[in-house]
Amino acid sequence: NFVHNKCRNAIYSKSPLVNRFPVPNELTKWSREWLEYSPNEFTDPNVLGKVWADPEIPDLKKTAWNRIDGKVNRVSFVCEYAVDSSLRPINPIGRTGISGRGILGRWGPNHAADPIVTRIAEDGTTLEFVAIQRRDTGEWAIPGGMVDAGEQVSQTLRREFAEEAMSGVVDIGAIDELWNNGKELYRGYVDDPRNTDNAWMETVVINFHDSTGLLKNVNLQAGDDAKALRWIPVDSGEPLYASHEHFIQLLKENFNLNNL
Ligand code: RP5
Ligand code: MG
Ligand code: MG
Repeated sequence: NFVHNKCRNAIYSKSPLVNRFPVPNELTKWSREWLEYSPNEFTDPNVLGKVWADPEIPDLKKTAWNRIDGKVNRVSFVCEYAVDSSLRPINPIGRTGISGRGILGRWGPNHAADPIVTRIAEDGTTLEFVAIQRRDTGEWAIPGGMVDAGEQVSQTLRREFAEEAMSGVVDIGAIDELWNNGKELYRGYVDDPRNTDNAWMETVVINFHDSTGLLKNVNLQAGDDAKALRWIPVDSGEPLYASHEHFIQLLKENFNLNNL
């Protein structure tokens, strides 16, 4: 019975200053009645009116929660989510201390994709992956990003890797082959610090292993919202953004199964 941690009990936004209403572990699930619960309502002014964001008051007759809604995927990998009395989607994992959309664009699930690009290091034994340092929190992370409206997840994986780890050089022929042998490690909820009671991150995590040294011919370089890049050994125990440590754990288990 998974409970989120990174989207509870922290400052939500520095400017404007918004705090999360404190939510103890045992009161995270909605099934626990809690009359005093009074989350702070917040939708960042920056998302209002953006083409990639939902309207602040969604047209409830037109918005298809739990469905593919035109070009927007509003289906959750977790479950058929419920909506509250104002017909806003409810976070299926539990309370977060913030209602509204926060800094996320979509009500309900916000879909992302995470490419874990791996290789065996020069020493011949260490499995390592491409990580970027995020500009927003300064934490190291998998170079993932949001699925654009109408975009295929397979496209998002390549596009985000190109933007964040190849400084925007899209799909240079040299690594086309890398994208052909992806292994899915996870699809579901992300324990992301941006999650709220009404908006949350979900992702598909795919491992692309460079077994033939394709990436030796490529200049990996931080781009877009990444400020640094490096290869991190999977056993380093390095703290990572959101639930990315969990994804690296899944990578290790999967890799050992297939390669030992
Ligand atoms: C995380 O946020 C996902 O796992 C993905 O890595 C990332 C997508 O958001 P942006 O990088 O576009 O901010 O929840
Ligand atoms: Mg990005
Ligand atoms: Mg990103």
